[in-house]
Amino acid sequence: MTRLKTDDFKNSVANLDAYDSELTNKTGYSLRGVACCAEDVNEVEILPLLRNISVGVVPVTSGKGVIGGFCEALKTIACHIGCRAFVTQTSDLSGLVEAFEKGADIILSADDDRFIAFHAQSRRTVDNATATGKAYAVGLDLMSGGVKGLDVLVIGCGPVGRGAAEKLIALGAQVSVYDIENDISNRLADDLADSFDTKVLTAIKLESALTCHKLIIDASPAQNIIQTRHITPDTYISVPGVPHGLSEEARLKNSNRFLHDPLQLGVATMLAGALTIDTKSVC
Ligand code: PYL
Repeated sequence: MTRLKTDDFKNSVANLDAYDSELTNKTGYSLRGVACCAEDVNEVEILPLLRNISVGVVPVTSGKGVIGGFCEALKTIACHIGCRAFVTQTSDLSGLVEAFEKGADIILSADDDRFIAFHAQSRRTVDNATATGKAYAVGLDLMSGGVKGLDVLVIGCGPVGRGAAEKLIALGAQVSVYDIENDISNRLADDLADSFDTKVLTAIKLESALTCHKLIIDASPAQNIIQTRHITPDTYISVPGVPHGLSEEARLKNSNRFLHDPLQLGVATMLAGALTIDTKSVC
């Protein structure tokens, strides 16, 4: 998992209203709306629950330590989708105790390996990687007008790529998976085929896979793997990976059919997922 740097998210999270209007232009939904679609919950019904939720964000100093502004960014995103949120004054276990003492319903916290939301009452836990993959699959579905019955390429077969592939299969897409390590893509394809009783293809060569797919999830940290020659007027690219894999020219050519952010969609989907609700989807 790529470790974020403050500059990766500082400006984007500081302008969530601008971010929301761009996301709405591309998908028809706001950040909260896409998160609700990703979690198959009804946005109208979840709003009062979100407004009644207190999110405690706990800094973690283990390993490579805290990332400047990271916890504040999580708090900003949580507030933007309607929650009350605070960052604890203390970190690690002390921060966890502080969050509970201050009445947090959901804890958000990340070390170097995991980023988790967990609901204090239901004990429901949501992992950022899975939530992010799910959110970007739904974002591609909404942005492109629907992936049902269409070929979608997932680049990167780690936890984010897996989360995206699972949601794409649920949305009715024909999924092909690619990883620089072919045995990893083969293993994911076999797992998904078994779990969902469906056919999942593996792409051996990225160049040919990019040439014959118009719907792409880039869940890899590789840079400049998607070039202008891969972009057509019908190409839609949804990029949960950090950094994104498009060359600058490709990003400009694909700009209004390109979805990417460093934290927002994953965090909003984690919170929507951590709420134990059973309303039906309207997306
Ligand atoms: C959650 C992000 C998404 C991409 N990479 C993941 C990452 O950077 N993980 C490390 C997060 C460390 C946070 C630090 C703090 O500020 O509490 N422990």
